[in-house]
Amino acid sequence: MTTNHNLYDVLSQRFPANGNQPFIVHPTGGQLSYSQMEHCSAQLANYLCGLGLSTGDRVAVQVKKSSEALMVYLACLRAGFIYLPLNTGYTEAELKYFFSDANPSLVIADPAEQSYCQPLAQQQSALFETLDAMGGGSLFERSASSSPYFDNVISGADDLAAILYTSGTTGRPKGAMLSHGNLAANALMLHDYWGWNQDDVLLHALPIFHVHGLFVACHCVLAAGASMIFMPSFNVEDVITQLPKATVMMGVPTFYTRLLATGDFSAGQCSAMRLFISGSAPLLATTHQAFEQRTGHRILERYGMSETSMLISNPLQGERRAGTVGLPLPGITVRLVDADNQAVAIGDVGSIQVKGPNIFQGYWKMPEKTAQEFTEDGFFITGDQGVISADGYISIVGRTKDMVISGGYNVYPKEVELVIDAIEGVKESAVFGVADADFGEAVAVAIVADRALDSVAVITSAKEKLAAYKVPRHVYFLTELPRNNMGKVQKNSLREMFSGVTSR
Ligand code: MLC
Ligand code: AMP
Repeated sequence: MTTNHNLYDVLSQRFPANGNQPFIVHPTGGQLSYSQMEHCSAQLANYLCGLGLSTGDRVAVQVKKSSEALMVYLACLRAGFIYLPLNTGYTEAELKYFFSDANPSLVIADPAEQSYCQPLAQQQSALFETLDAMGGGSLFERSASSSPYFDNVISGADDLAAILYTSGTTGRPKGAMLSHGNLAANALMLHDYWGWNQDDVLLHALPIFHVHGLFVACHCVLAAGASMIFMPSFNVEDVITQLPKATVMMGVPTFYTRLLATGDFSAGQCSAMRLFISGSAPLLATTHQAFEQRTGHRILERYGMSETSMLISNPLQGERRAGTVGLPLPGITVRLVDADNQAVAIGDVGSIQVKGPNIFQGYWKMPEKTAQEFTEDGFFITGDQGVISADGYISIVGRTKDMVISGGYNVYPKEVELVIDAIEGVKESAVFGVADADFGEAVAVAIVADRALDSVAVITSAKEKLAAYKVPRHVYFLTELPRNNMGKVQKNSLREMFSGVTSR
């Protein structure tokens, strides 16, 4: 018999015997059971197949978070379409690039964005459907009469399930291709490693267009046949209200600093919780300690990427060490190497390279770029730098890639610099990160201009082209950028120059 590696099929073997078990619990009341989820995703899969989509076609989705949006993802898995989630903040200019690069067969967008999304979809000869945060729009209206039964397609382990775009050092975003086998390997391993069970209730307040909120969070719940409270976004008061009903929460460090900044947040609200997980950006050791003091819980920090899903994690049992991301996860080989790919000594800084069944299939339509990111012996070069302790705990201490992480979102300076440089009067610019109490890092730009420029006008202009989280929050004007004798802009000098300096 052929083994079906289809991720939905793999996960569905573990769904609860009782189909009435809630899969999604809405914070404002109401729920979606496992049976309802199976029927709804089947209806959508049938409808999408009826549109003429074939296995391997891309379905690009830029919609607000909702249980319906998650059903679209599951339907794509079931039917073998490649799911392409897009940040709801992306502007028209950004979407244009993604659509032309990924060449989707279907675009699904919020009705509020139809006026510009539909023409962009048409330019690529893609079909177009709408979906809003309440489940309204053409997609659910039209699929309502489709059959609620669907035979999941047979997928190979290497068949693509999703493409996640991550920006790059050239300013041109790259689509990381993840297969059914990649995602299943990580989901089942995390399920076991973090001790998931059917009684777990995840407080889900992350966006569902990234590896963290879509794959790590939802796959763990599905693999356990557990439930999740599906919040539209992270709002600290709403999270505090829902926390007593949850057993697990996943978040970026900003979630934890915002909870701690709230006087109302206390151990009492965490009485049912068994696990707080943090990732996507560095969790300060001071946040880890303050959280333990306030709640009695030691946050479990883990480390991963879009290209790889989760790689390293603090243990469920055993010491969760503040300031570290823990130990390599089961089945994943992690090595820290120097410039000659030789293992570094304990305590020395090394480039982090990884291998395992979760590592992606390459960048969409970029074979040369893909080849550059792997070593000759098949390790993926993460672009992060770490230090390993004598007992194997790894700390992330830097990055070889030029990147800023703001509130868990990655911003690639080159992409922002290209937009700023195109503003009239700007001679050149350099984008870098500065410490920020809320977002961990905030995007800043140093500009050399040939005339007097107004920082507000620079920000307004950048907002037309870039998602809001990429737009610099600090603008500094300089007569020249600091460079080394090779002519390379010294971003470390900029970070030092402007740490704690108010921008103009
Ligand atoms: C929102 N804004 C941000 C921002 N989030 N600006 C910079 N950085 C961010 N992260 C902008 C908004 O567009 C808006 O801009 C203004 O800031 C409003 O701020 P806010 O109301 O405070 O934002 P909020 O909606 O509360 O969002 C903050 C947040 C959110 C931290 C809750 O960013 C978030 O959910 N982050 C999670 C990101 C995530 O899931 N990362 C995982 C990547 S996967 P304006 O101009 O309109 O005022 C990955 C791999 C791995 O990294 O290991 O997991
Ligand atoms: P992304 O490309 O959006 O998937 O982001 C992946 C990057 O986020 C990694 O390469 C790291 O730089 C960073 N990251 C993820 N988790 C952590 C963590 N726990 N600590 C520090 N950086 C992290």
